[in-house]
Amino acid sequence: MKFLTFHAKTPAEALKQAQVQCGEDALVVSTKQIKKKSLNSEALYEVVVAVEDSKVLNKPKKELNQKSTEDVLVNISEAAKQISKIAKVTQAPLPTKPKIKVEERSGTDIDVNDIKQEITKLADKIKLIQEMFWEEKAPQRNNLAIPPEFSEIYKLARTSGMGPDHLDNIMKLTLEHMPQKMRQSSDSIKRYFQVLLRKMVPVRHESEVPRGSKRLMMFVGPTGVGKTTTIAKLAARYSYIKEKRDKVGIITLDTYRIGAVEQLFQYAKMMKLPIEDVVDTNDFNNALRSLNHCNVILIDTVGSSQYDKEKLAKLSSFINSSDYEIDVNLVLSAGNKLEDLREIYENFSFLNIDTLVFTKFDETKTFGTVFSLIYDIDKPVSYFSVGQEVPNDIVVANSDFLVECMLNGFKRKQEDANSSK
Ligand SMILES: Nc1nc2c(ncn2[C@@H]2O[C@H](COP(=O)(O)OP(=O)(O)OP(=O)(O)O)[C@@H](O)[C@H]2O)c(=O)[nH]1
Ligand SMILES: [Mg+2]
Repeated sequence: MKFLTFHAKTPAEALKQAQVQCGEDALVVSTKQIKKKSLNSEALYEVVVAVEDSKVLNKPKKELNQKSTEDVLVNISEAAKQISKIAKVTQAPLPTKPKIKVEERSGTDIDVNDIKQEITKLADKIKLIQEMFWEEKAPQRNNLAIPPEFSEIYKLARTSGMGPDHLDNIMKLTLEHMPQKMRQSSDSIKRYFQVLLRKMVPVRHESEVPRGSKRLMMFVGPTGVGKTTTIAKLAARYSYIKEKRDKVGIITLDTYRIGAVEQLFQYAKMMKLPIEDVVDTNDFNNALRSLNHCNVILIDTVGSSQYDKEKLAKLSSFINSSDYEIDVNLVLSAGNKLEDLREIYENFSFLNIDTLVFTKFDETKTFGTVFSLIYDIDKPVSYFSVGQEVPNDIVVANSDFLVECMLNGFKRKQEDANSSK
């Protein structure tokens, strides 16, 4: 008995070659698709047949008769089933069509083209599935192989907008340090990853203002990010919501626009809080003196493009002229791209930013950018603004909340659970 191998673009063609060379007594041993050099190269099929020595080669070529054609079709059908099993194509059952055709058509007019078409379709599906498997199971980044059991968490973190370098570093750390036992379930992998991320977020906890001292908080940032709204929420929080209430005063430096002054004066009036508007540095110290009875002073500023050096310099002059130390809060929108957040931070950083406030959590799905910026610049985050509603839509920053948003998206309920923290 000899084994002979035939290659062709379709199993049918390879079988036909085998039949022509070895005759109808040849037994088909296996039919398979040969591994391709690349995903885009053409598929090739291999058929191995067994034939008695005496019948090998030089066998007179003759046309396939009906019986041999049926065998071929049954074998092709078997081959297709095997391919289907490998590809796990469950929704599209394997073409039993050739078999049916054999039964339906009693003659020899089997349409090999139909079979060819079916096999081509199948090959396309395999191509797709191969790509999916590659994407799911073996993503490679900077020579870092991600094992399949980590693919879920890897994909979640990647779609969160986290900087690619951070993601690779964190994955590397996880792969190096995660106990073998935990790797067995994707749930425990996720939990481990979450803990790791939480530890990486610098957070500034809300603290009480020590008796006898003052806290001056200035809110700076690009236009329209939510500085004034955040101040209104915090004014309400400090003076009415927090367990230990503060005496809150407000100063606005945003006197360029009548609407802006009006906006904050309205909030102050509603909350019965003192408010001062200030044009220059002399005014500023006068305003501070008239709010002397307050222990928390919230300072609103005009929104500045990060490129508007003149406005930024003016802000700096207010900070420098103050008799008190000012806590500078950079307000950023969570919906911005990571590169933009970095650039905004760079341009505001000469004001010596103390902490970050992120707004518009309700308007984005990519919280990895927030994570990456905080991690990159190593500045603590203090509040997250999660909507337009004053005073409720604000959350005291905590790493659980951010990591939860990163991996599972922002949910209202979760914010309720966290707002009391
Ligand atoms: N969806 C959503 N909207 C917000 C949030 N915070 C503020 N806003 C809205 O954003 C818009 C601008 O808010 P402001 O507080 O005026 O922003 P600002 O930074 O003071 O703007 P300028 O003073 O013009 O620089 C308003 O419509 C707010 O209601 C938030 O967390 N989520
Ligand atoms: Mg404003």
